[in-house]
Amino acid sequence: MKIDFVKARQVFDSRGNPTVEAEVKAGKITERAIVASGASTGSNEAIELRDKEKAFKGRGVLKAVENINKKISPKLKGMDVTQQKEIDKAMIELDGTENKSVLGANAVASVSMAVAKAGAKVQEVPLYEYLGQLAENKKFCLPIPQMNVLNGGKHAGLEHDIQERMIYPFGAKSFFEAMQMSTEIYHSLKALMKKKFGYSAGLIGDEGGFVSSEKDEEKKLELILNAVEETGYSGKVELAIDPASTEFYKNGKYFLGNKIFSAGELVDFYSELAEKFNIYSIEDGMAEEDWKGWNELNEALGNKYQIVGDDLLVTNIKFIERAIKENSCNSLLLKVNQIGSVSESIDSALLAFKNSWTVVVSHRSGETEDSFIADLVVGLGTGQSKFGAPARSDRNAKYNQLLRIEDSMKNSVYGKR
Ligand code: 2PG
Ligand code: MG
Repeated sequence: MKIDFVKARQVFDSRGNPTVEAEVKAGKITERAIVASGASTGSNEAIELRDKEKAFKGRGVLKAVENINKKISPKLKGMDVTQQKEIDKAMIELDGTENKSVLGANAVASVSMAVAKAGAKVQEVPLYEYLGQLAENKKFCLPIPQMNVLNGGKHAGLEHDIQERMIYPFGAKSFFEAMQMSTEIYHSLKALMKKKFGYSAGLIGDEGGFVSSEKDEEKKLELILNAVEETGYSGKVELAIDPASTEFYKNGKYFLGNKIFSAGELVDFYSELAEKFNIYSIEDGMAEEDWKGWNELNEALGNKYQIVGDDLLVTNIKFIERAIKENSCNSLLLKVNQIGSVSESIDSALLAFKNSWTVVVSHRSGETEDSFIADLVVGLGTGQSKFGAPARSDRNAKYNQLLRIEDSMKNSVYGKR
């Protein structure tokens, strides 16, 4: 089925910022995708093109929209919509830069995802199965969700703070059960927070988790474990954190809470936290430029814990290759808009798998109703996701899609790590 045209428009994300929606038309098929947007972004991410004009305080995306309508659409016209690799390659060539700064990664990624959805329709298979085909994977798997129930850092207006504290229901038997466990814990936590910090502790951050200005990290993690205990899920739930430490790194030091840490001291701090609070996964424990610190962290904790690279790797094989060489981490956080196309995202996952890393498919803090990444995580069979709290429809759009997928499968598999 040949592409007739691609049409784009400006729509809005969960933070009320403009973002790009692309619509691919091929014969009778019309498929749309909306691109997400980060706040604590890695400096090596592909470029999100913003208008930088008066409208929307500079955050408009009409230039990216125009790039789709005037440049990408004529280029892709007539191409077979099931040729994902060729289509992504054509857009990358049309852009001509390493970081998609001409067309915008938001333009390219939204078209790339819409093309994949249309390809699945042409082949009459579910999107996850189609994405699995692109990755030559048949072992589909529902993910263990890392759910950010206590938001912090840039997503909650806090400085010198761990950004995400997540529950990780590895002991569920199915994704359905994982959702039950997680939502029950979420509501228990809400009640505990209100009791301890007052009514306003029920307010939430960008990813649907609660927010507390409590400075003592241990007290926050303790509350989450209390909620896990109260709901009767101890032994089935571990924790995961994303400090997003680039945000509190300056001149070779880490400014977290009221303390200043060297990389080595921070490794010791994480080691104690992980031991004490049953933390399985640590993402961006070190700053993106602190490659030496990353190596220290992975050498010290990598054989016991999942050490995930996000800002460090930006879903880019160039940085993944370096991290493999320098033994920097053992897991990839995969974000489609960080690299800007479906094919390149899949290549990153495959490189990680080849090196016995785990892969966690991730949302952005600025999300939308688009549930593409739910199908992506099942199709790639990575077994782990990070889509935020089990609340707010921008996050639950993904969880509800995962429930649909699980429901449609005869013998579904839950979780892999
Ligand atoms: C992260 C992400 C998603 P953002 O740091 O992992 O949780 O945040 O989208 O703001 O980069
Ligand atoms: Mg992160």
